[in-house]
Amino acid sequence: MAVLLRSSASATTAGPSSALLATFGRGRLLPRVSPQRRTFVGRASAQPLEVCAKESITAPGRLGDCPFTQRVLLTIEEKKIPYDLKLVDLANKPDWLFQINPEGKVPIVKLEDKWIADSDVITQAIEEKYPEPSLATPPEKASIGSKIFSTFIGFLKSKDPSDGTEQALLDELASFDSYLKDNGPFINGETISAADLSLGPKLYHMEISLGHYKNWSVPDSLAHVKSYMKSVFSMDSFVKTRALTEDVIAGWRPKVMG
Ligand SMILES: N[C@@H](CCC(=O)N[C@@H](CS)C(=O)NCC(=O)O)C(=O)O
Repeated sequence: MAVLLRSSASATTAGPSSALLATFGRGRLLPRVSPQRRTFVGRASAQPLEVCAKESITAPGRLGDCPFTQRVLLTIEEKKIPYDLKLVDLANKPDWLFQINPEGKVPIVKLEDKWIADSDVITQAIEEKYPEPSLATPPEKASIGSKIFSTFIGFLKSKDPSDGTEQALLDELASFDSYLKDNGPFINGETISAADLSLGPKLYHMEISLGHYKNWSVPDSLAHVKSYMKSVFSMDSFVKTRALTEDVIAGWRPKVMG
């Protein structure tokens, strides 16, 4: 069968519990929008956005562990834009994926009849098309915390405890902690903005994977970072779009083993 449509399994854990999820198999040229689709809250007149996302590898039919996709979904959720989720098995990419994004990557979103790839481009385009509520981060704050993800990956991949990768991550987190102390609780102050929606999923992956593979956690001395993570991770939109812990662990395994 070319197209499988599934309701999500559970409302209690990660994933878009109220969405009708679609998994597209090989052989179909373009994803078809389900006539039975259910949409998310708000903007009654708007056509739901189509969002291609990674499918779970541990629980097929559920949202997978892509922090870039979660960033896009958080943006859409915070703006209360209706959307349909189309899950893609990245281990067995369908042909249509390469037609709408030659790189074969997700997230991809259809905006004004055009498929757009890359979370930077997508979130910017959504901000322009749906300016309210504004999630714009002032340019001078947009790169706050942006080195945390690469330093986390460096430490995760490291096999030598004395190679400085842990310290590099701690330095980035300490710098973010001191920024939050003076400017927080979020990157743009009192309100959540695009930079938080980009960083939050990456910190979530950091917490789960370093906890699992290195028995490591953010030190208590970095209290502002800890409280930032707690606040972001407990947002309704975050809980609704976060990956399963098992998927995050499985997703990073090749990097750890490689
Ligand atoms: N720069 C891209 C990165 C997207 C990306 O790397 N997506 C991963 C899943 S998290 C993917 O589709 N990987 C499939 C592949 O590399 O073949 C963005 O921000 O959207």
